Amino acid sequence: MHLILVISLLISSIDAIIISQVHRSSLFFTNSSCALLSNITLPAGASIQSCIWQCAHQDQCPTAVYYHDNRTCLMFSEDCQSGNITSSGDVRASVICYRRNLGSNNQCSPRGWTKTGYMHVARRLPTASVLSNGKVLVTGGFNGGISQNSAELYDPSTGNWTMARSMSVARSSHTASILSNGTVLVTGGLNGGGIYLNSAELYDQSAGSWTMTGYMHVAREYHTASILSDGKVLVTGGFNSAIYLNSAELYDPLTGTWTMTGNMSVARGYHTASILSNGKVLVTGGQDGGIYLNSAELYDQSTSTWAMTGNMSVARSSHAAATLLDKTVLVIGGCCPLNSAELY
Ligand SMILES: *[C@@H]1O[C@H](CO)[C@@H](O)[C@H](O)[C@H]1NC(C)=O
Ligand SMILES: *[C@@H]1O[C@H](CO)[C@@H](O)[C@H](O)[C@H]1NC(C)=O
Ligand SMILES: *[C@@H]1O[C@H](CO)[C@@H](O)[C@H](O)[C@H]1NC(C)=O
Ligand SMILES: *[C@@H]1O[C@H](CO)[C@@H](O)[C@H](O)[C@H]1NC(C)=O
Ligand SMILES: *[C@@H]1O[C@H](CO)[C@@H](O)[C@H](O)[C@H]1NC(C)=O
Ligand SMILES: *[C@@H]1O[C@H](CO)[C@@H](O)[C@H](O)[C@H]1NC(C)=O
Ligand SMILES: CC(=O)N[C@H]1CO[C@H](CO)[C@@H](O)[C@@H]1O
Ligand SMILES: CC(=O)N[C@H]1CO[C@H](CO)[C@@H](O)[C@@H]1O
Repeated sequence: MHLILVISLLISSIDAIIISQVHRSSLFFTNSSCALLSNITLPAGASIQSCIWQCAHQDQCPTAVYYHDNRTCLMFSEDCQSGNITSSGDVRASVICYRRNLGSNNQCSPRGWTKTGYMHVARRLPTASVLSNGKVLVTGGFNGGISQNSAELYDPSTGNWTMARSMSVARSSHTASILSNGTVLVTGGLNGGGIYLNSAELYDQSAGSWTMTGYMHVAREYHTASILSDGKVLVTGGFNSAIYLNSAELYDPLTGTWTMTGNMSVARGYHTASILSNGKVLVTGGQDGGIYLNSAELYDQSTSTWAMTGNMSVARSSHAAATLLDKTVLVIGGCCPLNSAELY
């Protein structure tokens, strides 16, 4: 009974914890003005989990430091914010931030926005994808009106960006999706000079390399890309040389090829696409030329067809959609500009 209670408490608190592994070049010592709550040497066989457990059950323990080599767990008080703990020396340690963000220099800061490293290239309309190794791949985007082919990787453990290999083609307002094996598929976009792209390329995170894959049938920007339950990628709508598109196509990762699938009833760009719990894809709003759309439609992968579904209460374009944990879709904002939000 007691053991079960302990385990469930630990699990319930786990999402409030951020841990940073600190390498041998860093020793953490307390700023003299930073109150030490307790200094425990954990018994042989203990791990960092025990230190997390101690911190989570100590009143006011936003920050703890765990020294792996001698199992010392130091817990610090509420006032131990960024600037109160600094590093030097040569030991293996981890900083544990409980209900805090990990800021620069491995210090725990109150929840909120923390400035982190700068990208090497300023970008508008790039993509950002979280890789399975935890790094974030950012691709393309406009810089000074010119589409970029460069890509960079963000390392959350250091807050640093490193240049990745460049894409073969410069792109903005393109899409990036993570395939089931971790490869990133980048599709379409605007190359600049009125050149709309139908090309697509794959980023292999282990090799750090790009390879071209099959070309879409239709060049497009401001389209959407969604990973279906069978691993295929559904691309919908978008914009191409003053024409808004009703077409949709499917990428098969096994063959690297694209096939046209059912057309949407309405041509749309600047729309959203979300996967529902039943596997269907919900497409909302967007615009067809100067007409802002309130309509929404559903794609059924088993029949490759679209069906209209209920209209949104207002027309929205350049809005955003987020799938909540209970799989309802939260649609927010949009053109002109709206502060309203609605749920599907
Ligand atoms: C924690 O206790 C150990 C053993 O008494 C001691 O060596 C160490 O200096 C203490 N650390 C701090 C930060 O007080
Ligand atoms: C554990 O190691 C740290 C870092 O070397 C040191 O500051 C601390 O005093 C050690 N704790 C004990 C109990 O020896
Ligand atoms: C403690 O932190 C404050 C604020 O960052 C700093 O001014 C001070 O020099 C630090 N003290 C020590 C002993 O490191
Ligand atoms: C992952 O899938 C892509 C697309 O099918 C393929 O090109 C790539 O070789 C695969 N990578 C691995 C490591 O299997
Ligand atoms: C889909 O729409 C395009 C025009 O956007 C049209 O050329 C094509 O024939 C349509 N396909 C089907 C199956 O209706
Ligand atoms: C949805 O909106 C469209 C365009 O505004 C309208 O033509 C259509 O009748 C609406 N459908 C329903 C069911 O209200
Ligand atoms: C007790 C103490 O010195 N606390 C300081 C911790 O660091 C923050 C800034 O990061 C200061 O505002 C606190 O005064
Ligand atoms: C957030 C950040 O910029 N972290 C580090 C990136 O790398 C340099 C050294 O190349 C460090 O000085 C930064 O602290």
